[in-house]
Amino acid sequence: MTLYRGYLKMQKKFNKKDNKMRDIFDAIQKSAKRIRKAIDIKDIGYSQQENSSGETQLELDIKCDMIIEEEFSKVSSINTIASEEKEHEEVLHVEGKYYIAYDPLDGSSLVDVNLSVGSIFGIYEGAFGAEKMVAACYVVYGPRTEMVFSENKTKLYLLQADEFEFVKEIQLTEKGKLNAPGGTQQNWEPYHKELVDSFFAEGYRLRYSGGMVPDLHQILLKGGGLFSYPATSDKPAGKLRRLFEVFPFAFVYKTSGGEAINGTSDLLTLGFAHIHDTSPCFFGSKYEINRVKEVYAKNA
Ligand code: FDP
Repeated sequence: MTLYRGYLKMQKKFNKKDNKMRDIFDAIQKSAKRIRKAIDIKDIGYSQQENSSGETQLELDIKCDMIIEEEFSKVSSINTIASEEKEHEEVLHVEGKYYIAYDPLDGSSLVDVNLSVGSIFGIYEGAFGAEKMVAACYVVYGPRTEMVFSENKTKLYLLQADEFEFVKEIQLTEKGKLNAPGGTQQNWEPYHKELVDSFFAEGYRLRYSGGMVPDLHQILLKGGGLFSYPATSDKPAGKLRRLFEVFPFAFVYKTSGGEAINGTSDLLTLGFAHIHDTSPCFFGSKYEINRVKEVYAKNA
Protein backbone atom coordinates (compact mmCIF):
# COMPACT_ATOMS: atom_id res chain seq x y z
CA MET A 1 0.00 0.00 0.00
CA THR A 2 2.82 2.42 0.99
CA LEU A 3 4.62 1.44 -2.17
CA TYR A 4 1.50 2.15 -4.23
CA ARG A 5 1.05 5.56 -2.59
CA GLY A 6 4.70 6.31 -3.33
CA TYR A 7 4.07 5.36 -6.95
CA LEU A 8 1.02 7.65 -7.15
CA LYS A 9 3.02 10.54 -5.66
CA MET A 10 5.74 10.01 -8.21
CA GLN A 11 3.19 9.88 -11.05
CA LYS A 12 1.61 13.11 -9.81
CA LYS A 13 4.99 14.81 -9.71
CA PHE A 14 5.76 13.54 -13.21
CA ASN A 15 2.44 14.73 -14.64
CA LYS A 16 2.93 18.12 -12.98
CA LYS A 17 6.28 18.46 -14.73
CA ASP A 18 4.66 17.46 -18.02
CA ASN A 19 1.90 20.02 -17.58
CA LYS A 20 4.37 22.81 -16.97
CA MET A 21 6.28 21.99 -20.14
CA ARG A 22 2.94 21.54 -21.90
CA ASP A 23 2.00 25.15 -20.95
CA ILE A 24 5.22 26.40 -22.53
CA PHE A 25 4.62 24.26 -25.60
CA ASP A 26 1.09 25.76 -25.91
CA ALA A 27 2.37 29.33 -25.43
CA ILE A 28 4.93 28.80 -28.21
CA GLN A 29 2.19 27.45 -30.48
CA LYS A 30 -0.04 30.47 -29.78
CA SER A 31 2.88 32.84 -30.41
CA ALA A 32 3.75 31.06 -33.66
CA LYS A 33 0.22 31.40 -35.01
CA ARG A 34 0.18 35.12 -34.20
CA ILE A 35 3.66 35.63 -35.69
CA ARG A 36 2.63 33.82 -38.88
CA LYS A 37 -0.23 36.33 -39.23
CA ALA A 38 2.07 39.28 -38.45
CA ILE A 39 4.50 38.16 -41.20
CA ASP A 40 1.66 37.98 -43.71
CA ILE A 41 0.76 41.65 -43.15
CA LYS A 42 2.05 43.90 -45.93
CA ASP A 43 4.08 46.60 -44.16
CA ILE A 44 7.19 45.41 -42.29
CA GLY A 45 8.94 48.84 -42.18
CA TYR A 46 12.13 49.70 -40.30
CA SER A 47 11.93 51.14 -36.79
CA GLN A 48 14.30 53.79 -35.41
CA GLN A 49 15.72 51.33 -32.87
CA GLU A 50 18.78 49.09 -32.90
CA ASN A 51 18.99 45.75 -31.07
CA SER A 52 21.91 44.67 -28.84
CA SER A 53 23.86 43.42 -31.87
CA GLY A 54 23.63 46.86 -33.51
CA GLU A 55 21.11 45.77 -36.16
CA THR A 56 18.26 48.11 -37.03
CA GLN A 57 15.12 46.45 -35.77
CA LEU A 58 12.22 45.90 -38.10
CA GLU A 59 8.84 46.82 -36.72
CA LEU A 60 8.09 43.17 -37.33
CA ASP A 61 10.95 42.09 -35.00
CA ILE A 62 9.52 44.28 -32.26
CA LYS A 63 5.99 43.01 -32.85
CA CYS A 64 7.07 39.33 -32.72
CA ASP A 65 9.03 39.99 -29.55
CA MET A 66 5.95 41.58 -27.99
CA ILE A 67 3.73 38.64 -29.01
CA ILE A 68 6.04 36.10 -27.36
CA GLU A 69 6.41 38.18 -24.22
CA GLU A 70 2.62 38.49 -23.96
CA GLU A 71 2.10 34.74 -24.32
CA PHE A 72 4.92 33.83 -21.91
CA SER A 73 3.59 36.31 -19.32
CA LYS A 74 0.53 34.07 -18.95
CA VAL A 75 2.62 31.00 -18.03
CA SER A 76 3.38 30.95 -14.32
CA SER A 77 6.15 28.35 -14.60
CA ILE A 78 8.29 30.79 -16.60
CA ASN A 79 10.58 32.65 -14.25
CA THR A 80 12.73 34.75 -16.60
CA ILE A 81 12.89 35.51 -20.31
CA ALA A 82 15.72 36.84 -22.43
CA SER A 83 15.04 38.04 -25.94
CA GLU A 84 17.53 38.58 -28.74
CA GLU A 85 15.75 41.89 -29.30
CA LYS A 86 16.32 43.18 -25.77
CA GLU A 87 19.47 44.16 -23.91
CA HIS A 88 18.52 42.60 -20.57
CA GLU A 89 16.65 39.61 -19.21
CA GLU A 90 13.24 40.13 -17.65
CA VAL A 91 11.70 38.37 -14.67
CA LEU A 92 8.09 37.26 -15.26
CA HIS A 93 7.18 35.00 -12.32
CA VAL A 94 9.59 34.65 -9.38
CA GLU A 95 8.09 31.28 -8.43
CA GLY A 96 8.59 29.77 -11.89
CA LYS A 97 11.41 27.35 -12.60
CA TYR A 98 11.92 27.82 -16.34
CA TYR A 99 14.18 30.36 -18.02
CA ILE A 100 13.56 30.90 -21.72
CA ALA A 101 15.91 32.61 -24.16
CA TYR A 102 14.45 33.27 -27.58
CA ASP A 103 15.03 34.90 -30.92
CA PRO A 104 11.54 36.10 -31.95
CA LEU A 105 12.25 36.33 -35.69
CA ASP A 106 15.62 35.02 -36.78
CA GLY A 107 16.68 36.12 -40.27
CA SER A 108 13.95 38.77 -40.36
CA SER A 109 15.72 40.68 -43.16
CA LEU A 110 14.77 37.75 -45.41
CA VAL A 111 11.06 38.56 -45.10
CA ASP A 112 11.60 41.34 -47.67
CA VAL A 113 12.76 38.83 -50.27
CA ASN A 114 10.17 36.25 -49.26
CA LEU A 115 12.55 33.58 -47.93
CA SER A 116 11.80 31.47 -44.87
CA VAL A 117 12.44 32.81 -41.36
CA GLY A 118 11.99 31.37 -37.88
CA SER A 119 11.62 31.74 -34.12
CA ILE A 120 14.05 29.92 -31.79
CA PHE A 121 13.53 29.02 -28.11
CA GLY A 122 15.94 27.57 -25.55
CA ILE A 123 14.27 26.34 -22.36
CA TYR A 124 16.40 26.13 -19.21
CA GLU A 125 15.64 24.97 -15.70
CA GLY A 126 16.75 27.10 -12.73
CA ALA A 127 19.03 29.47 -14.67
CA PHE A 128 20.34 30.19 -18.15
CA GLY A 129 23.30 28.03 -19.22
CA ALA A 130 23.89 25.20 -21.69
CA GLU A 131 24.09 22.56 -18.97
CA LYS A 132 20.69 23.67 -17.62
CA MET A 133 18.90 23.27 -20.92
CA VAL A 134 15.92 20.91 -20.75
CA ALA A 135 14.21 21.52 -24.09
CA ALA A 136 14.54 23.52 -27.28
CA CYS A 137 12.14 24.49 -29.99
CA TYR A 138 12.02 26.37 -33.25
CA VAL A 139 9.31 27.41 -35.69
CA VAL A 140 9.85 27.80 -39.44
CA TYR A 141 7.67 30.30 -41.28
CA GLY A 142 7.98 29.23 -44.89
CA PRO A 143 5.41 28.22 -47.47
CA ARG A 144 4.14 26.20 -44.51
CA THR A 145 4.52 26.80 -40.79
CA GLU A 146 6.31 23.98 -38.99
CA MET A 147 7.44 23.56 -35.41
CA VAL A 148 10.20 21.32 -34.08
CA PHE A 149 10.18 20.57 -30.36
CA SER A 150 13.03 18.68 -28.71
CA GLU A 151 12.90 17.31 -25.20
CA ASN A 152 13.97 13.70 -24.94
CA LYS A 153 13.07 13.20 -28.61
CA THR A 154 12.79 15.62 -31.52
CA LYS A 155 9.30 15.95 -32.95
CA LEU A 156 7.99 17.75 -36.02
CA TYR A 157 4.58 19.49 -36.10
CA LEU A 158 2.78 21.12 -39.01
CA LEU A 159 0.31 24.00 -38.72
CA GLN A 160 -2.92 22.97 -40.42
CA ALA A 161 -6.31 24.67 -40.06
CA ASP A 162 -4.94 26.72 -37.16
CA GLU A 163 -3.72 23.68 -35.17
CA PHE A 164 -0.24 22.19 -34.89
CA GLU A 165 -0.46 18.51 -35.79
CA PHE A 166 2.22 15.97 -34.97
CA VAL A 167 3.92 14.73 -38.14
CA LYS A 168 6.85 12.52 -37.09
CA GLU A 169 9.93 12.07 -34.97
CA ILE A 170 13.16 13.34 -36.47
CA GLN A 171 16.37 11.33 -36.49
CA LEU A 172 19.56 12.31 -38.29
CA THR A 173 21.48 9.81 -40.38
CA GLU A 174 25.20 9.11 -39.79
CA LYS A 175 26.20 10.99 -42.95
CA GLY A 176 24.38 13.53 -45.10
CA LYS A 177 24.74 15.23 -48.47
CA LEU A 178 24.26 18.94 -47.75
CA ASN A 179 26.82 21.61 -46.94
CA ALA A 180 25.74 25.00 -45.54
CA PRO A 181 28.82 27.17 -44.97
CA GLY A 182 28.16 30.51 -43.26
CA GLY A 183 30.29 33.64 -42.93
CA THR A 184 32.12 35.82 -45.43
CA GLN A 185 34.44 33.48 -47.36
CA GLN A 186 37.08 36.21 -47.73
CA ASN A 187 37.44 36.15 -43.95
CA TRP A 188 37.64 32.37 -43.47
CA GLU A 189 40.84 30.74 -42.22
CA PRO A 190 42.56 28.78 -45.03
CA TYR A 191 42.03 25.48 -43.17
CA HIS A 192 38.33 26.24 -42.83
CA LYS A 193 38.09 26.79 -46.59
CA GLU A 194 39.88 23.47 -47.17
CA LEU A 195 37.40 21.76 -44.85
CA VAL A 196 34.39 23.22 -46.68
CA ASP A 197 35.91 22.38 -50.08
CA SER A 198 36.65 18.80 -48.99
CA PHE A 199 32.91 18.18 -48.61
CA PHE A 200 32.13 19.65 -52.02
CA ALA A 201 34.91 17.49 -53.50
CA GLU A 202 33.10 14.51 -52.01
CA GLY A 203 29.83 15.37 -53.76
CA TYR A 204 28.08 17.45 -51.09
CA ARG A 205 25.63 20.05 -52.42
CA LEU A 206 25.49 23.69 -51.36
CA ARG A 207 22.36 24.71 -49.46
CA TYR A 208 22.51 28.13 -47.81
CA SER A 209 19.70 30.66 -47.68
CA GLY A 210 21.19 32.90 -44.97
CA GLY A 211 18.44 32.02 -42.51
CA MET A 212 19.74 29.83 -39.70
CA VAL A 213 16.36 28.26 -39.00
CA PRO A 214 15.47 27.10 -42.53
CA ASP A 215 19.10 26.13 -43.25
CA LEU A 216 19.38 23.90 -40.19
CA HIS A 217 15.83 22.65 -40.66
CA GLN A 218 16.63 21.52 -44.18
CA ILE A 219 19.69 19.55 -43.06
CA LEU A 220 17.72 17.98 -40.23
CA LEU A 221 14.83 16.90 -42.45
CA LYS A 222 16.94 15.78 -45.40
CA GLY A 223 18.82 13.36 -43.17
CA GLY A 224 22.05 15.21 -42.46
CA GLY A 225 25.01 17.27 -43.62
CA LEU A 226 26.90 20.19 -42.15
CA PHE A 227 25.99 23.75 -41.16
CA SER A 228 28.96 25.85 -40.17
CA TYR A 229 29.42 29.40 -38.95
CA PRO A 230 33.11 29.62 -38.06
CA ALA A 231 35.30 32.19 -36.39
CA THR A 232 36.35 34.64 -39.11
CA SER A 233 38.95 37.42 -39.19
CA ASP A 234 36.20 40.04 -38.83
CA LYS A 235 34.18 38.01 -36.27
CA PRO A 236 36.67 35.97 -34.20
CA ALA A 237 33.90 34.87 -31.80
CA GLY A 238 31.55 33.92 -34.64
CA LYS A 239 28.24 35.63 -35.36
CA LEU A 240 25.54 33.41 -33.95
CA ARG A 241 24.38 34.00 -30.39
CA ARG A 242 24.91 31.28 -27.80
CA LEU A 243 21.68 31.59 -25.84
CA PHE A 244 19.32 32.55 -28.64
CA GLU A 245 20.58 30.44 -31.54
CA VAL A 246 23.57 28.19 -30.82
CA PHE A 247 22.54 26.31 -27.65
CA PRO A 248 18.94 25.61 -28.79
CA PHE A 249 20.07 24.16 -32.12
CA ALA A 250 22.86 22.21 -30.41
CA PHE A 251 20.21 20.65 -28.18
CA VAL A 252 17.95 19.82 -31.16
CA TYR A 253 20.80 18.29 -33.18
CA LYS A 254 22.18 16.25 -30.29
CA THR A 255 18.72 14.97 -29.34
CA SER A 256 18.23 13.94 -32.98
CA GLY A 257 21.41 11.85 -33.05
CA GLY A 258 23.71 14.49 -34.50
CA GLU A 259 26.48 16.60 -33.00
CA ALA A 260 27.15 20.25 -32.34
CA ILE A 261 30.62 21.69 -31.66
CA ASN A 262 32.53 24.98 -31.75
CA GLY A 263 35.31 23.31 -33.74
CA THR A 264 36.82 21.38 -30.85
CA SER A 265 34.30 21.26 -27.96
CA ASP A 266 30.68 20.23 -27.57
CA LEU A 267 28.63 23.45 -27.74
CA LEU A 268 26.54 22.36 -24.77
CA THR A 269 29.60 22.46 -22.50
CA LEU A 270 30.24 26.15 -23.17
CA GLY A 271 29.44 28.92 -20.73
CA PHE A 272 28.54 32.53 -21.42
CA ALA A 273 29.43 35.82 -19.78
CA HIS A 274 26.74 38.00 -21.33
CA ILE A 275 23.37 36.91 -22.72
CA HIS A 276 24.29 38.21 -26.18
CA ASP A 277 27.61 36.30 -26.42
CA THR A 278 28.30 34.51 -29.69
CA SER A 279 30.24 31.37 -30.63
CA PRO A 280 31.61 29.73 -33.76
CA CYS A 281 29.40 26.71 -34.39
CA PHE A 282 29.10 23.52 -36.42
CA PHE A 283 25.97 21.36 -36.48
CA GLY A 284 25.69 18.11 -38.36
CA SER A 285 25.67 14.36 -38.58
CA LYS A 286 28.44 12.37 -36.94
CA TYR A 287 30.45 11.83 -40.11
CA GLU A 288 30.77 15.53 -40.97
CA ILE A 289 31.40 16.63 -37.39
CA ASN A 290 34.20 14.08 -37.04
CA ARG A 291 35.89 15.68 -40.06
CA VAL A 292 35.51 19.15 -38.49
CA LYS A 293 37.04 17.86 -35.24
CA GLU A 294 40.05 16.38 -37.10
CA VAL A 295 40.71 19.58 -39.04
CA TYR A 296 40.19 21.92 -36.10
CA ALA A 297 42.25 19.80 -33.68
CA LYS A 298 45.22 20.24 -36.02
CA ASN A 299 44.76 23.92 -36.81
CA ALA A 300 42.71 25.90 -34.33
P1 FDP B 1 20.40 37.50 -39.93
O1 FDP B 1 21.70 38.21 -39.85
O2 FDP B 1 19.69 37.72 -41.24
O3 FDP B 1 19.51 37.76 -38.74
O4 FDP B 1 20.91 35.43 -36.77
C1 FDP B 1 21.78 35.79 -37.69
C2 FDP B 1 21.58 35.25 -39.10
O5 FDP B 1 20.69 35.94 -39.87
C3 FDP B 1 21.23 33.75 -39.16
O6 FDP B 1 19.87 33.50 -39.26
C4 FDP B 1 21.98 33.29 -40.39
O7 FDP B 1 22.32 31.93 -40.37
C5 FDP B 1 23.20 34.15 -40.39
O8 FDP B 1 22.87 35.35 -39.68
C6 FDP B 1 23.65 34.50 -41.76
O9 FDP B 1 24.81 35.22 -41.70
P2 FDP B 1 25.74 35.46 -42.98
O10 FDP B 1 24.93 36.31 -43.90
O11 FDP B 1 26.93 36.17 -42.45
O12 FDP B 1 26.10 34.12 -43.58
